[in-house]
Amino acid sequence: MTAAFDLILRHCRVATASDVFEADIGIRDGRIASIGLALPPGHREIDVAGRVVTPGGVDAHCHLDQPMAPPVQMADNFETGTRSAACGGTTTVMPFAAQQRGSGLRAAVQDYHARSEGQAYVDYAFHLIVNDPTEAVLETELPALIREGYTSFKVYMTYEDQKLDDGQILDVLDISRRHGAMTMLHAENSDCIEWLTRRLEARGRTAPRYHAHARPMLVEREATHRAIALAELVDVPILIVHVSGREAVEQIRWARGQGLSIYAETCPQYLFLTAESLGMDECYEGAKCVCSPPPRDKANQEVIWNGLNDGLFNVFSSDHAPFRYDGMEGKHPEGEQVAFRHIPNGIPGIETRMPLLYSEGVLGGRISLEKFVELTATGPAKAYGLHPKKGSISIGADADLVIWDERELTLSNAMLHHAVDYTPYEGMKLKAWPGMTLSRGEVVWDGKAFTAPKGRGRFLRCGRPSLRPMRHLAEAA
Ligand code: DUC
Ligand code: ZN
Ligand code: ZN
Repeated sequence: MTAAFDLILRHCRVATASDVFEADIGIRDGRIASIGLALPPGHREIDVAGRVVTPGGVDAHCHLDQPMAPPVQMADNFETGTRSAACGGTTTVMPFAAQQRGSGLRAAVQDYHARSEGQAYVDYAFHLIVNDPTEAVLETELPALIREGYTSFKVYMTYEDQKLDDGQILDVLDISRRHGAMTMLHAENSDCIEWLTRRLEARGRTAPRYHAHARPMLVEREATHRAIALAELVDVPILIVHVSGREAVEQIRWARGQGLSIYAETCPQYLFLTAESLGMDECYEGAKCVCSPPPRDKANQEVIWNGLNDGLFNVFSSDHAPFRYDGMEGKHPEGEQVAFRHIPNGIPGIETRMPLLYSEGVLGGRISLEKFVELTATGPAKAYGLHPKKGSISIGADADLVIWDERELTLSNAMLHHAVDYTPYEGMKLKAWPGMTLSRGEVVWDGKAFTAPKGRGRFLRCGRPSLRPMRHLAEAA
């Protein structure tokens, strides 16, 4: 008799974005074929013994092998980045194909396929970064790329070589409205940052800690409000990425109150780091935590926790931006300590995103298991048109699953699988780690070793975003 399933996970405590229940999960041809009690035998069986099983994580904001100005270089490519993701329970990653100024978006996509082809261990989709919205990009390239499954793009309101002005942002928003795509906004006021940076430099305040002084919450609040206004003008939903604290949160709550469809993302650094992580004195080690927006303070961490709990946030991403601490390609770009303006922005976190939130959020009693699943898997899959194939434990969904081991451990960079030489969370006590990660029914991480062949990860074409419009929620209230 042939077995009904290739693999059965027995005695799972299945957690979805809406329910937690006991069941067996039957997997056939890489997909979930059955969910029920006492399922018939599988070719292979794993007794989960009552442990929690969640959908594999969807990390909808991470940077892998993104071209940088030399000598700076990202430490993680698709191979090391997706390996690290899988060991931390993430089975889908969404990095960025970034347009270079003076070049097209199509060229960026082709280059990014060349970088990822045959390299990934888990599945991946691309966001685009629109840096140069020429007429050809807006009217020809973007509509064609959206049709081909690149349905989300990020625009920057800061960084000299990347920022768009308000008129350019309106043009991009108009395209996303007409073609049903999602625009992600990095909301910080560029001119305010530059003005503050010059004043700090004039006073010799160039240590890493002053990065936070150059980017206070006001600059994020102003840009968040402006992004909301631009989206309202065009009448299109947007998603504000890496929201760091109270002032931006207040803008988003206000917009929601107006019935505007403003979605929001936050990241672990705004729950677990503060501006003090950038160093209390002139110590350069703080460069390890230089990211934008910068981490705030304890009170703002609480604001972010509340937003995770009460539905303000739709997506919890890593914003993994992997730069080594040692060496010219990372946080020492001139071979030595540099002023904060020149420190590459970003911290690693693709592997720690899910265990941190499970440990401190779920087991720390701050969020429910259902909310954890919504934020780490289902919400991002819906926001970017990958649901229900990804981010879901349902019949027909890809069998991307995580079995959680609830046990005490101390986080150290030595246990991680990225190519970065540090983690900002070194020494943190955690209460859980993925005991097993499955991608399309294959065990890629068994809790001790990484077991998958390179290149098994597949490129995913995204559909339309399927988050509920806020306007409907406001009307129903
Ligand atoms: N900020 C970004 O906007 N992107 C990468 C990393 C960072 O800190
Ligand atoms: Zn950003
Ligand atoms: Zn980013």
